Amino acid sequence: MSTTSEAAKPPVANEGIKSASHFLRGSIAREVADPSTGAISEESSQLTKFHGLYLQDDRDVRNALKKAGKEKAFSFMLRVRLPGGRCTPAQWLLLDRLADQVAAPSLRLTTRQTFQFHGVLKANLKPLIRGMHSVLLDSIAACGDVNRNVMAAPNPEHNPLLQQVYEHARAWSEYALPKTRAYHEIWLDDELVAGGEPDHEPMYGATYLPRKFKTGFALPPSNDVDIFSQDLGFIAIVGEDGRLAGYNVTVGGGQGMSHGNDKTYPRLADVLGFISPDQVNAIGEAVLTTQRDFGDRTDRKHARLKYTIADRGLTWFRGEVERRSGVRLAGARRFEFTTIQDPHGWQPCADGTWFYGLHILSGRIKDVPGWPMKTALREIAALHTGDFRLTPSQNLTISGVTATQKPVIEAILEKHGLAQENARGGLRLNALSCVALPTCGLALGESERMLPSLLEKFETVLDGAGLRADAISLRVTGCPNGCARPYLAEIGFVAKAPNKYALYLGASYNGTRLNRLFVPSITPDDAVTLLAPIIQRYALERTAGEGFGDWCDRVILPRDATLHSVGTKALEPVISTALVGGAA
Ligand code: SRM
Ligand code: SF4
Repeated sequence: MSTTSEAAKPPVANEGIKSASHFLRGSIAREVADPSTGAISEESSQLTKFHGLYLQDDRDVRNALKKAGKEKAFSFMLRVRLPGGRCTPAQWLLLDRLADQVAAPSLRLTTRQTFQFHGVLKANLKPLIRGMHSVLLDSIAACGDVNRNVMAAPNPEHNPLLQQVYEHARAWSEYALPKTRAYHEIWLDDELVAGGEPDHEPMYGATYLPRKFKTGFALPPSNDVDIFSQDLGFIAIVGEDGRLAGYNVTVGGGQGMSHGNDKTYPRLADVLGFISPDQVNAIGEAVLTTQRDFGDRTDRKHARLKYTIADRGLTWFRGEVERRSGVRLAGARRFEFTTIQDPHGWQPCADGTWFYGLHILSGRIKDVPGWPMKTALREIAALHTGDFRLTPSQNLTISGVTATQKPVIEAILEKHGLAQENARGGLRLNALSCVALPTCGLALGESERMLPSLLEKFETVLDGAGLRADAISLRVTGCPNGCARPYLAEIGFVAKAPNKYALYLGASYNGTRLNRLFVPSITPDDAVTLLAPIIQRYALERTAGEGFGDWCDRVILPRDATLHSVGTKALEPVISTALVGGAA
């Protein structure tokens, strides 16, 4: 269904590609088998997303290849489906081996708790997917206009309800999976659907959703899954008896926007109401199908659930969800989020086991001289009997460690120098970056590759202000799409062009308030120069327990304007105002 103005506009090309694809088959199989090119067609590359695959090219060599008249250096990115970010040691070992054999020899932990392989040549796609299948992993619906990898609070800590919340997340992930057999046919050579009868998608229909759709499950007081950035969220509510009473449902969060297009914006999700635990799938389906039927299929920049809700209103949306699900939403229950940070180092669990929270900068797992992260984790996986949990902050939790294994794992971390990683300061522990260059086709500037130097510069400033240990969130992305959720960071850098970033300040540390644009375009060096006196003032003037984002929001940020100055000279007045006090 659509509004009158939408009805006048034709559906975007993706809609035609989906409907003509015979439930996500298209000509993928034929094109993947074609050895004359490393690429596939534009139509197929839209469809392979639903199979967890993106066609990319190495942007570092793009221009040189073009000058030489050669084909781009094509390869694929594959994203694993891993609800709640949990994997077994056997799965870890296999993924580690596949990265060496058929992909770039690194694994990338993502901001939605899963693995990405990069640099997979077309001929290696089937071996990779079959290898994953042998340990019961797949990449179905990891990308595309469907319910993506479902996030769930990963860290065992002391909360006995975590397992239940995980199981609800997993069940919803399974429930909302596309039902087409296309993935099995194309990649695992399953029999074609018998007699060629039509495949079907009971929940999605032939054109799936208007756009990607994301779900997260949070367990307060931790907001580690950034629940207000999700299209659909479930916030666990604990009853007076200590049991899981149910969930507050949130809807309409999202981060993506485009520079200079006011019609696109990051949005915090709304709290819709409270449900009991057995109503999760019914409510999820009702939210998803409402978006299926009312989301804007005429403009992909306006197609996310956040715009459907912003345009039609929350009251209308609640009515639609209640009608479809037959569930009457109760008033939202009280909850409080205090942190987004993963616990680091050794932590005891209620069942007598331990877990180790390991910070992994940008989630990149590879061996570099003096820093053999991949080897160390392989050694741990070879003897670990618990599981691994990927966190929404691109970190890793080694979970379910027995008292006997604890010193062995500790020795491996020590031997490879990884144990010190957790002690390098609160900004680093709370830093995220998206992949960006050289693989991301949408990157306008660097992100993962510039984060280490940016952190070092800020750490010098923080040392001077005595704030090295303080938890301050900093997130960088290579474009405004927001893959590292930069608009929920106390300090957000969003690339606009090579070495030019929009600088955002003032989100709350616990992920409940968006930041605001502070400087529209600035180099990282100038940003550090600009923020140094502001950070020093913060150290002196903050009230007890006040976070950097809260302080910036209260003291520094202009109420109704952004700074349009670029370059150190132009920033001098801002810096001196910040030094002496008063709003900049
Ligand atoms: Fe993302 C597109 C990487 C989480 C918003 N994202 C992409 C693509 C696939 C580029 C493309 O379309 O060609 C990037 C691949 C880069 C590469 O080379 O690997 C990409 N997104 C990532 C990851 C790997 C970032 C990371 O460093 O961890 C994350 C993978 C998550 C996963 O495992 O599923 C990732 N992306 C996110 C998030 C964060 C989240 O979901 O919690 C967001 C913001 C939340 C949201 O969706 O609003 C996000 N990605 C986008 C968007 C903008 C969507 C929008 O509504 O405007 C795009 C572009 C698009 O869809 O057109 C995008
Ligand atoms: Fe690519 Fe932009 Fe996402 Fe970074 S934020 S991975 S540059 S799409």
